[in-house]
Amino acid sequence: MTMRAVEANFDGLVGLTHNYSGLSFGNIASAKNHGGIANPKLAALQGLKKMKALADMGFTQGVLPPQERPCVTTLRALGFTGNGTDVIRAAIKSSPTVYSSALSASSMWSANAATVSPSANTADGRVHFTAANLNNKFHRSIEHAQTSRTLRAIFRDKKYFAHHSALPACPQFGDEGAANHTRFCQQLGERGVEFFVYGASGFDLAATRPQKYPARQTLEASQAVARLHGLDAGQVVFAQQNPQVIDAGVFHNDVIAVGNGNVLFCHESAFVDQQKVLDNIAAKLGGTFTAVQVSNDDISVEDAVQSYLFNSQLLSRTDGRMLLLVPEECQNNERVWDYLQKLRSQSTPIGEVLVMDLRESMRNGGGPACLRLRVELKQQELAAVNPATLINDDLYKRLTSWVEKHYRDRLGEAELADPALLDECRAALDELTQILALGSVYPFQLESAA
Ligand code: SUG
Repeated sequence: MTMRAVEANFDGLVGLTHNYSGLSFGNIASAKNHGGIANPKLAALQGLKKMKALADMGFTQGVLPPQERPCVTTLRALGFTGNGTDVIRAAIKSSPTVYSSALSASSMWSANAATVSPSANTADGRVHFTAANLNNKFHRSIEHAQTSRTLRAIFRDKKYFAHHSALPACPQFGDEGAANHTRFCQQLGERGVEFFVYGASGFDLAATRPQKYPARQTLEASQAVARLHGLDAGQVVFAQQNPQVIDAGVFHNDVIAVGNGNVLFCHESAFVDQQKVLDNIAAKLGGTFTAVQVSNDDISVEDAVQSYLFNSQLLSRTDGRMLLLVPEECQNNERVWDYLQKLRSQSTPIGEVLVMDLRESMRNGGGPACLRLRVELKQQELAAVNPATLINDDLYKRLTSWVEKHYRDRLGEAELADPALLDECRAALDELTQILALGSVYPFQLESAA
């Protein structure tokens, strides 16, 4: 029997400049590993292994290419002039932090690339994408222009796909994309509920908000995305993240909750008025809805943040049970691992746990769920996706040799200042656009074509 629809996971391929610059205030791993030596080659290979493992299990798996870094366009916009090398040298001299931001490979966390609504939920029956402005962090705010170009090159057909530019770039409309968005349904391809989780109101500054770390997503941004996608009020739930967990390092909802189908796996302290939120989802979804809530006695918020238990991927197997793909850090945390053994044997929808090594990404606060953008696609929509971006044995092999050929295996402070990184990155990306049949999507390609 052919499935009516599939969930495709599009993983961000780790870029050539993956490094630890401590750029994300509120993200504990990023701060802790600041200044460490990164291994971009290993990071990219770890990510590719995850993609291959899921493709081998029969899941539809796509890939999103990295962005051009250092981002010369950004540095020029900030007044650095001359050729690429001049721009880089001047930026390093004048502001190392600005330079690190322009160098970050953060687009690899594609859960923050965009919010995606399946066609069954939208007013015009198309799959809708809104690129996330990632306004809360400078190094991430420079991603959305390229993200939009890339998404349009993969989901090209206007008959099936609608693309919206990022929301206005201001704190009131801070938007972090799918990391704060979950869609629930009984069956893929059927109309379901879209669950938007925000950190605080962008306009009502007297309303509850975290005190220590920023709330990256605003209610008003989530509402705007729901409007742009043409979602009906009866199928949308907005919920506020518990400000205390943001202050404990839960900078995105996907660090404390993950949903799939009609199941939500979350910590008991994830949301403000949690029971009301769950009742609301259940009522709007209709049929069955199961919330697997982990109590503080079983796992503290601190352990959840350290192990990234909830930043797992929850995937439907063909036998109806679900697979939880967790990072190795969960296996290394005794309390979390004990809990996962218990979970497997209980009568929850989660029947299998798969562990993957994603250490390079994890050290920047990016687990399995951060690395993927979920796109639910009906068969005819899937057929309209650029096929060269879907992982199979051949593409996996080609991407692995491409990484082996172009990536460095060590990036510390000294190497990060090497202007040669720009040419290395451009040469690699030029080749990658051919492998993925994307056409010209990068500034250096578009400028030379002009
Ligand atoms: O935005 N880390 C990313 C991690 C994003 C994780 N994504 C999800 N939870 N969906 C961030 O904080 C660190 C980069 C540095 O410090 O060098 C960074 O950007």
